[in-house]
Amino acid sequence: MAPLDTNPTSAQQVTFVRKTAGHPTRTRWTVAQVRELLELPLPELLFRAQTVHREHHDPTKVQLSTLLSIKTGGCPEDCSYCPQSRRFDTGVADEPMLQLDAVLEAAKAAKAAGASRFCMGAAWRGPKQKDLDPVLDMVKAVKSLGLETCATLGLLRDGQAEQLADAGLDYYNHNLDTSPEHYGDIIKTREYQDRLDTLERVRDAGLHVCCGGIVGMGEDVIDRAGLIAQLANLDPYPESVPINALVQVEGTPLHGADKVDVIDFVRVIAAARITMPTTFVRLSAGRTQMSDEGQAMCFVAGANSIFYGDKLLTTGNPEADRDRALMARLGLEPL
Ligand code: SAM
Ligand code: DTB
Ligand code: SF4
Repeated sequence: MAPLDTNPTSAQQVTFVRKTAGHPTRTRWTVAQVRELLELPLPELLFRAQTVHREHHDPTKVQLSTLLSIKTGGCPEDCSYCPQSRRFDTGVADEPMLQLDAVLEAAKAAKAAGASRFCMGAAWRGPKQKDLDPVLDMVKAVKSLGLETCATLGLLRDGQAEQLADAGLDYYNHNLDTSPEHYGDIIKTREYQDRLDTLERVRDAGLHVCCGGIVGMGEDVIDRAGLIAQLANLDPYPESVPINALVQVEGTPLHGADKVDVIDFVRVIAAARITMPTTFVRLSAGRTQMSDEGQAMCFVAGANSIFYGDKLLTTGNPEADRDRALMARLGLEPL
């Protein structure tokens, strides 16, 4: 197959003016074009990803985000991958929301360990006002430590994103998870459009958007292409794009799904990098199952952010000292 033309004004791609300052032009990606990227010979794909990466980022720097589950378990939604849904018997208990002090302690520890961003996650369909009020206090307190703040609380209603922005929230994470076509096989309790509506509220409130998906949920290559095209065609595209490898948890419907080949995972990272040049592409969940070499290839493919800390929300993540050793081995430094 002939290599694709990297010029964004190529006849294959439609270029039009981006609304946002700092992004003078944008490229609209078709699913077919992203699929072509995903199916390039690996050296060609990595070369293209590296070329784009180096135009926009220091290839030796990796941004470190630490996660904390501020409200674990008991979620009414039916996301087939998630250990926190109350519909599945996974052994994750429905816990009350953490107190402000506990969150602050965790944020201080994350900062001391070298994280620059602290992300608070809640197992909700979306927050009620009585849920949101204590989160606003957490955001203010974490922000006052000099950390970037991120929250992932589910679907937002009108006005909620503005309250979070006023409290000092920097990023809101809300994932599209997969392609629109595959989505109905994974989640039935909310629509793809509900997610897009929340992303629009987040964007309109002036928050940075963190939005990505999961690889390894039985999807085809066309679904991976569909997810990346959806993300890349958001206007503007997200500032942060977490690419998760499914963490298979016993009791969830997706436990036992075919495991994703690490090379295919690397391809998704590279496609995210090429289609969203300025974004931070986060090598997210699933790193405990990856070798150092697999992760190294993700960094070469343009990943420049990780979740850092011994736990994700309910499942494991590589120990912080192991990650420091990996970064030293690869000559990478925290941003
Ligand atoms: N409840 C909120 C929501 O769903 O928007 C926020 C928390 S939810 C756990 C955040 C994201 O974590 C999900 O959208 C999904 O992409 C990711 N996630 C959850 N379980 C996962 C798993 N087992 N493996 C990989 N990613 C997972
Ligand atoms: C994202 O894309 N991945 C993170 C974060 N955003 C909230 C969550 C991963 C969760 C993995 C399963 C767990 O630990 O419960
Ligand atoms: Fe609930 Fe979020 Fe898990 Fe879905 S992903 S079950 S909304 S915690």
